[in-house]
Amino acid sequence: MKLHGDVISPFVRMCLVSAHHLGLAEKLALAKTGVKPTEVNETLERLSPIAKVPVLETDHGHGIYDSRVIMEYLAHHAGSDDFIPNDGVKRFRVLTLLALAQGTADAAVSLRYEQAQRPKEFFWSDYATRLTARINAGLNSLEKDWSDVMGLTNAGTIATACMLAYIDFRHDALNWRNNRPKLTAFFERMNALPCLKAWPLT
Ligand SMILES: N[C@@H](CCC(=O)N[C@@H](CS)C(=O)NCC(=O)O)C(=O)O
Repeated sequence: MKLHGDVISPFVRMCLVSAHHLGLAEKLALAKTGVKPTEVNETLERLSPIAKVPVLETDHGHGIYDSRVIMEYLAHHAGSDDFIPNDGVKRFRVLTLLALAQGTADAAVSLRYEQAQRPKEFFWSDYATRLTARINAGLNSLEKDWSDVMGLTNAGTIATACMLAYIDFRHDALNWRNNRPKLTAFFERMNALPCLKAWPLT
């Protein structure tokens, strides 16, 4: 299997880290490719009309996307029943945590585009303010609502750790650790795991 993308994308990194955690490191190769919000990456477009990273190319040449589906595919491939649990209550708790981490990552990536890619004369300040508020709302919820799952290593917590690392990398000025001791401790625990160490952000 090949994963198209770059580890700088939080969505790509969460798939690479998941593969490592699930024991699939040897079976998944990274095919490094970059994206720009106004250009089409033809390699990606061949596999996905959405043409965002990540896209997983199966050994049969089929494209699987987006990151959430790739993580589910990897768990299925590895035969894991706790990475995205089957049991109803646990399943939707982990999937909702995954959605929270990915929604926060989406806002962080959009904010980065707003700050670094959009021509300065078109900078939309109200939108940047809204994206920042959404990131902070996501982080606040992670600090207070998720203690029951934050001690586990699964799709939701890996996505959360990758989102936090991206915020450190691109939005250091947000100082996300301020007043968020539980999330800070969570991030330290996750970063010590071999699967996260295997795919450093830089
Ligand atoms: N929902 C997608 C989001 C992926 C995403 O936003 N990827 C960004 C890079 S971090 C991208 O490909 N941007 C290029 C573009 O917007 O055209 C997923 O979970 O895989």
